[in-house]
Amino acid sequence: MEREKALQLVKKQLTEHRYQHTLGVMETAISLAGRFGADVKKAEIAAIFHDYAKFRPKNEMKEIIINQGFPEDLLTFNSELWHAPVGAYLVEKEAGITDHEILDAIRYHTSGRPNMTLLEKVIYLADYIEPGRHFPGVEEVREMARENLDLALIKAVQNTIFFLMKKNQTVYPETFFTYNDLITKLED
Ligand code: DGI
Ligand code: FE
Ligand code: FE
Repeated sequence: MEREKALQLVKKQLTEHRYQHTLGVMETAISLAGRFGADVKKAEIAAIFHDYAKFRPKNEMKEIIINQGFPEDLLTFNSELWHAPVGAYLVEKEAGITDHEILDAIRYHTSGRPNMTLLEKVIYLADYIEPGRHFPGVEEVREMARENLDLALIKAVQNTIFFLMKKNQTVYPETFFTYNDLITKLED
């Protein structure tokens, strides 16, 4: 799909602020893909669609998670996690994206997962470091991302876990599994 067509589809789903975030993720994902050898076109499309389901009503997301057989433990954790797998589903259904690498990059962009593909890593990290992000620690991850994708990703996942714990929020197990997997491979 052409960039302009994809952007046009996504713009209708998002607020202006979230659309600007999406443009930032797109530019960052293209740059990371180029730097680390991921498919630049797939990175562009996955980035454009990654938050497609962000503003769907909770009831609709819940129904999709149940009906599509997505992990039901998601429903017992923060509903902020739901838009990722639901997005993968809706992007296929409504935008006609069938490439499974792209759909998985959308599906795992919030929690990550063990054995993430290069494209999944690029989208996770681009979402975290795009120029519109301003939280503490983001500049350090931006700098790490110039050199080493995995080290930057570990830092981003760590920061996310710290951030959630500081706010007394639950951490979805998959987020811990992502962290453990990356650390284990680092030691190899
Ligand atoms: O959609 P974005 O805001 O661009 O970013 P995102 O999809 O990475 O994360 C959305 C929210 O999900 C973010 O505010 C933090 C939350 N989140 C991420 N990982 C976890 C989580 N919430 C819980 N409870 N557990 C997690 O592991
Ligand atoms: Fe998201
Ligand atoms: Fe995002």
